[in-house]
Amino acid sequence: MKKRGLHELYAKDPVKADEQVFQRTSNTLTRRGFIKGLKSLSLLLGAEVVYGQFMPAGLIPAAFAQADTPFSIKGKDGLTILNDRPLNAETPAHLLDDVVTPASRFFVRNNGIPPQAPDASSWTLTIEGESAAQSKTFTLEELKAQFKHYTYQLTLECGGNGRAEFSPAATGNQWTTGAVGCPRWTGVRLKDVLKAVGVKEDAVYIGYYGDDQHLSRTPGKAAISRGVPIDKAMEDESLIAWAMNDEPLPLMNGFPLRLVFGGWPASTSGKWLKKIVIRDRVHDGAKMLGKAYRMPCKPVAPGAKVADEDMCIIEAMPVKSLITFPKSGSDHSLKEKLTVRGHAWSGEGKIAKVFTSIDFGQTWHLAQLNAPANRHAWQQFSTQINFPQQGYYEVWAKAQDEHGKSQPMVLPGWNPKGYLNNACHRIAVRVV
Ligand SMILES: Nc1nc2c(c(=O)[nH]1)N[C@H]1C(S)=C(S)[C@@H](COP(=O)(O)O)O[C@H]1N2
Ligand SMILES: [Mo]
Repeated sequence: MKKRGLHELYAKDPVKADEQVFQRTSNTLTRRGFIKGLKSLSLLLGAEVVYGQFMPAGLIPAAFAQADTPFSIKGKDGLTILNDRPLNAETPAHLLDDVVTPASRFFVRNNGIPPQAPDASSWTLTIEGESAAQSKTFTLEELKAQFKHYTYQLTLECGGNGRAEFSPAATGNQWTTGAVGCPRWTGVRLKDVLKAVGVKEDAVYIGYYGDDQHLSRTPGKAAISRGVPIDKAMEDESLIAWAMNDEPLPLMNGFPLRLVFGGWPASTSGKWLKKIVIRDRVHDGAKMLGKAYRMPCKPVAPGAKVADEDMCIIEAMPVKSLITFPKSGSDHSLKEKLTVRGHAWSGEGKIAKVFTSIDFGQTWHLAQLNAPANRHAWQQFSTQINFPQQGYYEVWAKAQDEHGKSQPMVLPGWNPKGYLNNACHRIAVRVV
């Protein structure tokens, strides 16, 4: 049986979860089961349950039971936790209102078990592989000292953002809209480092290895090891980064070193970066093969079975937008105009236009749109809306990129793993 996180267990069926955690069947709980349960609870709570021996058998600790976000992550604020094993948390749309996403609001997507306390002062990064002219190891200090520093605002979005809407449902974290953010990243250019090591003519791909462990804790088994084609690796904005918004990376976002490939599925942006391999073939690390981070090469019917060889690797993320103000479900006075704002982005190029609608898409109005801070940074849109009368409205937003590509109103092509949902974002407003 797949070992699931306590949060996922309790969210689905608290009674059953309780039975499993405490190894209780019907109404009998063995003393041994209870002690084991207490231990796993203490681990998850990050603290010993003092007076645990007096805790009524099978009671869900208040820390888990109360709120809709029963766990908190150090340094994060207001994120919704989707899974605690591995840890995954997304940001509610209205908390992504900042132009530059604060570290405290940047989502977390882990595939395995992060390193406990990585040490920046002894951290090394090794570059090797069939298409590397040599194998070379840099300390973090050497990277900082030997290469020029660059700062870019870069959008990272998980390929599975929006998965929750697919039908038939796709397994995996049920991301709604919050596995995206656009902080400022500082580091060295990946291309400068690759060139210093030497890239052979036959290089086609780079792959990464991080310092996290596979959920099974099997030594040497990577939780994830993905990469990008050499052209993307050589882009000016492709970074080996150590800072988010001028501060060291948060532990859960890859401290002390990570890759950042703006506009591409964030799964390519390896965290806790220890090794980069320059490959003479498409990188074949964990989650590069099979159905992981791949789409059917040709569109398929919902629920269809697709053979692995008919799946193609996801590259740039599609055009998308998010309304970050007001919060969905807000009340607004008929007497005033409503300011609506948010972000729009695309891995394939600049956003050219953003439209909003309050009549379920019958009419669309052009919003104001800002230029991006740099390539692969999201762009801000805003508009003022006058409502004709009191009542329930939905505000819809739709972005269009410079190539004329836009967002679908309904779900885009169904796919086995529920990737690339770039359907228009909608919020509810009650005009009173
Ligand atoms: N080493 C390592 N790198 C990783 C992952 C991981 O689990 N381990 N997850 C990937 C995935 S699937 C995503 S969406 C992004 C998420 O980055 P974040 O947690 O900083 O938001 O990191 C990517 N890099
Ligand atoms: Mo992801």
